[in-house]
Amino acid sequence: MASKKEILGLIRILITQKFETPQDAFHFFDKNKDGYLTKKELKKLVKDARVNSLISGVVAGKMIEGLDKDKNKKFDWQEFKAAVDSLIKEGLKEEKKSK
Ligand SMILES: [Ca+2]
Ligand SMILES: [Ca+2]
Repeated sequence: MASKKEILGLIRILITQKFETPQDAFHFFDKNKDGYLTKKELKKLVKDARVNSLISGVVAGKMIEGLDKDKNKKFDWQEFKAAVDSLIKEGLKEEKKSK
């Protein structure tokens, strides 16, 4: 199974390379346009990031568990943005380390 770090790396690559802004990614995966990413919608994001589809449900669940601030079991834009910001920060750290 891929490590958490690898999975987050794949998600970061998807969001930063496939989309102009994190907001574009949020709107793209919010299929029913209700302003929330549910576990089901997030699972699609995880799959699109090329994370092994066998674990995509678990990964989506963990992301929501860890980052859902108001505990309504779905991501609003603020929560998603906070998650992406920290992902990108982590990525910058990794890049510095590897130099
Ligand atoms: Ca939605
Ligand atoms: Ca929430």
